[in-house]
Amino acid sequence: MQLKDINSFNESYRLQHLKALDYLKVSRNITDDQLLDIVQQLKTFQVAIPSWALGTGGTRFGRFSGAGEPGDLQQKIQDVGILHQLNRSSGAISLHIPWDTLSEDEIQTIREEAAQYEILFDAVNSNTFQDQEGQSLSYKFGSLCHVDKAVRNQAIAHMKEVIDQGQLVGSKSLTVWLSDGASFPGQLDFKEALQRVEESLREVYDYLPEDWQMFIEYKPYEPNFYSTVISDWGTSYLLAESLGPKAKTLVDLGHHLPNTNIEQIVATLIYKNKLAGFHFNDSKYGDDDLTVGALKPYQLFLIFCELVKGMKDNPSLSLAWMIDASHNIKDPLEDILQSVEAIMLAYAQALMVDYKALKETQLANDVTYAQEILQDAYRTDVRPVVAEARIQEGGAYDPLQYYRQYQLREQLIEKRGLYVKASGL
Ligand code: PSV
Ligand code: MN
Ligand code: MN
Repeated sequence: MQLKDINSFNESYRLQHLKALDYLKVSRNITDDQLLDIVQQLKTFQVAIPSWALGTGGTRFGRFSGAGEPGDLQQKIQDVGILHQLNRSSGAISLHIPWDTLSEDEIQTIREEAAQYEILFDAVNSNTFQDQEGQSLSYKFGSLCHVDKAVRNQAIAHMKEVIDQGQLVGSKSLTVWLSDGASFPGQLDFKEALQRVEESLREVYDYLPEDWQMFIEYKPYEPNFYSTVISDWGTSYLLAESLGPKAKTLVDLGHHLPNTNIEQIVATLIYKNKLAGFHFNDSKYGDDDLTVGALKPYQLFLIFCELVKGMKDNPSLSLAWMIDASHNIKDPLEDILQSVEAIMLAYAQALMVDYKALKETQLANDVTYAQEILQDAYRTDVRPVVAEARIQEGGAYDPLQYYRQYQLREQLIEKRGLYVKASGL
């Protein structure tokens, strides 16, 4: 769907926007050049959208269908096209195989559809946490950690196929999240399970094309509630270290036990050049997959401070950014717009930090002022600068407002019907 009138929509906010931008400059005492520099960095920041987040998710208790949802990959790309036209920061989609499996004759159409909206293909994701129809061996007791080599081989073959699929659309990375683990004490030999995962991952790693990377996610629990083979960043890191330079650790914000200091993990991984990137979401209890920034925006800001420092120290640092949330009761597109906005705000706040002054407070052990510097940036209303970056790129001043005013969901319902169910959603 090609969106119209974005410029005239923006025009109606012009005066208020310019005033807010001016106030920001004066209140933070920043020059036009400094502002431009921040705008520039925001303009190049792109967050991938997972194909599985475009429809209504569910919980183990049930699923309440949304309306006008995408029924196939082409429609999922069209949805990302809407997001990207509105915020100009959602220029990539991440596929999940086999849900998004492409046949040879679909590839051209899919690539054209994506190109039309300037959408790239981000990491491809494997799925060995479910059994698919017609699959010969079950993953009930694990995939890459399974005691039976035949099951491991099946999972390895699947991951190689995912890489093949990714190559067809121009992806450059494979994300592996394993649900492998144990539900009860005694079920698994921890050491042997980890060894089997390591050996299996090596076979997949060796299959990676020259310019590809492997991102290894970790998660402490769920669906296994006693142990998970790749349970924490340390385990992911040791696998990545053992596999080689193309393997890195992927941080999903929801995959930590409560109160974990995620920003410290980020700093450590950047230091060791092993940070792959992020899956953004928010949570109160565990892997809740809520809208980014809905509950812990300060944590998100602190994480971004580490990222900004990392990028300053090493300008060639290239990280993968993706939303990984699920939408049980909200319109997925609205929710994603909110998530991307929260990410951009945290990034903009982190760009406002005076890192030189922060370093001085650290060297002087001035704890109070170190905290002041961070909180001062965090308490700045950076919405005007994020809007400015978006407007300069041709996006909407207020994406959510546009989405509602131009009744985009209603238009999708008209095209697709009320209830559609795509695989994986
Ligand atoms: C399951 O926890 C999960 O949310 C992981 O974060 C993966 O990235 C995602 O599903 C897709 O497989
Ligand atoms: Mn994830
Ligand atoms: Mn998750």
